[in-house]
Amino acid sequence: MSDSVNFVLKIIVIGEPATGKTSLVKKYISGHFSQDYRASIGTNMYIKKVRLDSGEEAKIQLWDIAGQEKWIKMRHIYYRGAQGALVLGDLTREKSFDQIELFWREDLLKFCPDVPVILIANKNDLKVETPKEKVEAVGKKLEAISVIYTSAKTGDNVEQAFKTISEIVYERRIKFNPESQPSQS
Ligand code: G3D
Ligand code: MG
Repeated sequence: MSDSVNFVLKIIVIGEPATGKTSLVKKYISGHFSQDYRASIGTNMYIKKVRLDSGEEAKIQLWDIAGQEKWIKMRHIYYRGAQGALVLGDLTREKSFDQIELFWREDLLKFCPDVPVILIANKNDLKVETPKEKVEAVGKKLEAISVIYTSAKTGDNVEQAFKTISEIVYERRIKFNPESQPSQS
């Protein structure tokens, strides 16, 4: 049998509408930034193969969850089985970070407690209207493992964001998967 196990890592991408969730995922998947904005229809799922530091190959499943009001009631269905989360704020709209504290944090606690979270401060290429202290404070409240400033437009840190969450999820997966650990008894 082959040594190369195909791990599937389910990562959800959440945050207020228009923070750049779809753009970020698309930039990562295809390297292409699409200017024309269309509200996501519910949820899109993308798959990309990644080579992990361990040398193993994993399939990363990215769930781009629409933040729009009309989809909000259904979103928890897509949270199921999530192993990691990218939570996006838009640096040009401070309110999008307030909403993470007020809304998205609760959501994570309720539907997928214990999943590793990275706070993504997106639109770094535009005029930043959100103080760094605010971003850091929201990161702390979220207990985010890391805060990463990105631009889905220029691609700045996009690869790094997905790489970081993939490695963390993979590491945790090893730790928590009893089959990959020696028996305690
Ligand atoms: P969403 O999926 O979170 O709802 P989208 O957000 O990815 O649809 O992006 C919303 C708008 O922000 C789009 O602009 C998109 O082009 C823009 N955008 C997303 N990320 C970035 C970024 O990093 N930098 C810049 N400059 N723009 C970004 P429009 O104008 O089409 O509504
Ligand atoms: Mg979208």
